[in-house]
Amino acid sequence: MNELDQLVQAAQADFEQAAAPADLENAKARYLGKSGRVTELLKGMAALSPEEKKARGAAINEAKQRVEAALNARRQALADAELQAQLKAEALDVTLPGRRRGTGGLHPVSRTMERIEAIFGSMGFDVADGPEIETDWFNFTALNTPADHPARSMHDTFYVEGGHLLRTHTSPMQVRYAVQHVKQHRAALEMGEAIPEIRVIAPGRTYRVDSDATHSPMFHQCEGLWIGENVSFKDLKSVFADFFRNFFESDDLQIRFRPSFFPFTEPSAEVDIAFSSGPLKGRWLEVAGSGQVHPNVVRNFGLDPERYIGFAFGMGPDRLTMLRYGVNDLRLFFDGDLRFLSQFK
Ligand code: 2NL
Repeated sequence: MNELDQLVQAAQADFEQAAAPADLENAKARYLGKSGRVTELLKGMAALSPEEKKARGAAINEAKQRVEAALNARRQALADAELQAQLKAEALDVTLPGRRRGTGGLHPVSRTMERIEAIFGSMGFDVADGPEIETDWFNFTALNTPADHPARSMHDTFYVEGGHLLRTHTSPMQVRYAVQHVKQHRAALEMGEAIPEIRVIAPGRTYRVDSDATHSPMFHQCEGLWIGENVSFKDLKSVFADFFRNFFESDDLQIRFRPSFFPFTEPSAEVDIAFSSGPLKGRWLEVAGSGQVHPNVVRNFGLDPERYIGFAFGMGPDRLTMLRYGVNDLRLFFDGDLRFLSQFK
């Protein structure tokens, strides 16, 4: 093997040894740099005759080209290896499931409220919404609740400054609705004409000083009111049958009325239902209070109780939610524990 072939081989071996681009550039300098071995050979031709220069020059240039080819091949190989290493390090498993943002959901009691509004809405009931801070008149007096009634004692009612209170039921909203309705039809009333029926529900938050496994100081209520010239208890019963059969998705649940007392209705009745299947089958469950609106209350609406008559009722959406989903502690609804709440999404 001649001197030039050995040089080329040495360069190839050196380049092969270089593990990183910087090593390779150092190795290149040793052959092709200003005082590299190939450059020195070219400088060494100065003393040769023209014929010798021609032959020797061609041989050295050929060797130089092979060194450069080896250098470029190694450069390419190192660049490829670096790219492969980077691809491996940054590899993505595109088959993994995506990381999704947690989705929210409606609170179970809100679901019940929406159900109640939809079902009564389908029976032609308007939905009324209003203040949670009320006056004594709307919360008690207008509802025929005398000043010495036990519901007025400090133990039941949250009083706030200025003689106001937190509504203990949503009836005051119905009084507001009825008074407004009567005002709207004052002209017809003064002419002795019949006014359109009042048919409304009032769902919302209510407050009482009470707290244990079955009572929360804030709870929900939904009251209903239907007043007209010829609205009777049989209408009340069919409204309840329609509502509860829809709400619990059970066509054959039974409904019964038990005599009771409320200051704002006379006569008054508790409403019980019994399921014909499921874990609660055959047990009578109290689900609402109801009655024919007391003549004093009809008068407070601005209507003549000799002409206008109807019924009202009140129910507890919290308890209806417990029955519908089989929840046994009311406090779970208001603790805000996502392990409980996320089950209703
Ligand atoms: C219950 C009892 C009831 C009413 C609420 C009412 C409203 C007006 C006039 C007359 Cl504006 N009455 N509401 C009537 C009877 C019973 O609720 O046990 N609620 C959970």
